[in-house]
Amino acid sequence: MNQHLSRLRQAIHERTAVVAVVGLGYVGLPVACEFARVGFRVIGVDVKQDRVDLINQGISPIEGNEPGLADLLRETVQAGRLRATTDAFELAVADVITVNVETPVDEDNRPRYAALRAALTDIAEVIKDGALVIVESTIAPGTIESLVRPALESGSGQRVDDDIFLGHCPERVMPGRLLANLRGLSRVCGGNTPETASVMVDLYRPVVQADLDTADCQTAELVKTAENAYRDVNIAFANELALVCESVGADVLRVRELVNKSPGRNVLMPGAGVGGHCIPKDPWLLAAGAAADVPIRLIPAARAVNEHMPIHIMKLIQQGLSSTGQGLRGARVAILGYAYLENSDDSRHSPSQALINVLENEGALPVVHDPLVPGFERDVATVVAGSAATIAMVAHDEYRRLDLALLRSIAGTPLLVDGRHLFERGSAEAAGWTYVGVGRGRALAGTVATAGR
Ligand code: SAJ
Repeated sequence: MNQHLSRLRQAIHERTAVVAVVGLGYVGLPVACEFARVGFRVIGVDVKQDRVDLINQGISPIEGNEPGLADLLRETVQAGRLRATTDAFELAVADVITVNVETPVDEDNRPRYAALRAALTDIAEVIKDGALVIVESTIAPGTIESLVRPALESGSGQRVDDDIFLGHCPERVMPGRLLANLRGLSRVCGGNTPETASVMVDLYRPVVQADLDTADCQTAELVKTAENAYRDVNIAFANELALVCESVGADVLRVRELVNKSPGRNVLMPGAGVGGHCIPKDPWLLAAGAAADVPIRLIPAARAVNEHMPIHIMKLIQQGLSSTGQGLRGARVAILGYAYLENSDDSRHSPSQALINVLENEGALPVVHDPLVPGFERDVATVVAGSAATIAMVAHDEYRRLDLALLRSIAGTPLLVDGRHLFERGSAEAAGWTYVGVGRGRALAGTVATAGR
């Protein structure tokens, strides 16, 4: 094994290796805390001074309920094992540098690597001999070879695999489960060489209580982008099935339930759209990694289906209002839920925002409620009062406990459009609502016919 890597492996085992984390967002910060928890000295680098200041006071800048994170941050900062800075020159002492910066796609769905490039420039300027750089951000297949490696080598004058080392270890965190996922989910340690991959396993072993699978960098890039593209395509199938069922008056939940009794089927839940920081963008990163002559058809089609769902919700509202002689223009529309995911305060790429945009384009007056998103946690009755339609966009647990009869009594028009199968038609109609559910025609509820003996 390369001498540098041997020394690094030893320093990792002794916890004398200094770990730097570049990018202290909802991924980088828990990563920094975890490496500090298991005994490494950690330097966190971020461009936002206010974020750095909060962290150095032991205060988590991440909103929302992240079990264990605030306490762990305070403990590791107080123990002197984690310190944040905006000064990238402090990377000069790091033996391991993880890169956890945003890797969004632009309006043309092409990868936007400005933050990644800036981080690599900072690292290349000061990186010390023998250091290992691990990109944890999600990147298009081929990015390590085409962008990361050249940036490090040209910026530092050092050679990857000789003087410095390079890997890709994508994360699998999820809002609300940052620490749990970091510790409990398997990870792919993609090394530029097998030796590098094996040293990465040594690094992550104290944190990850699940498989650490070694691979090359390109495989690691493909795994992460594929696992999220896979989810997007599967959600799109559920959504398209819902449109088919709706068009013929069938109930997609009943169809889905019976389909999923067939071995090897697992139709996901149709809904009001697909939000979040991962699923809407990672399919485009996978597509961007393909060779130019590969016909990429399924990924864009699935994205189109999922991005259409907020528009479909608007059409359901339009149809519901037209049956009472009303139109969207000037109509007050109560939107229940702004987060992208049930019981989360994370509203990135929220389908509710997409719905608000199309409603406003039609002259409607959307009013938003969300118990978990700051600014929208007002009283739900004041949002529903006088509304021409009430839209369930997020399956927050709180909404399952709503008094539909009470809300019916204050609503302007009792039109309830259910984008997340929050309510049963029967109970909604019994409370006086006109109920419209995504994919839910009026087919009779089936009965379970057990096989005759
Ligand atoms: N959604 C549906 N129908 C479904 C599932 C989800 O419409 O059947 C919608 C959700 O409402 C949400 C969006 O899709 O708007 C994304 O939901 P998600 O459950 O995929 O949650 P995410 O975005 O946090 O996805 C993350 C991903 N994990 C990582 O990127 C590490 C994803 O790969 C995981 O499958 C998912 O968490 C999970 O369930 O753990």
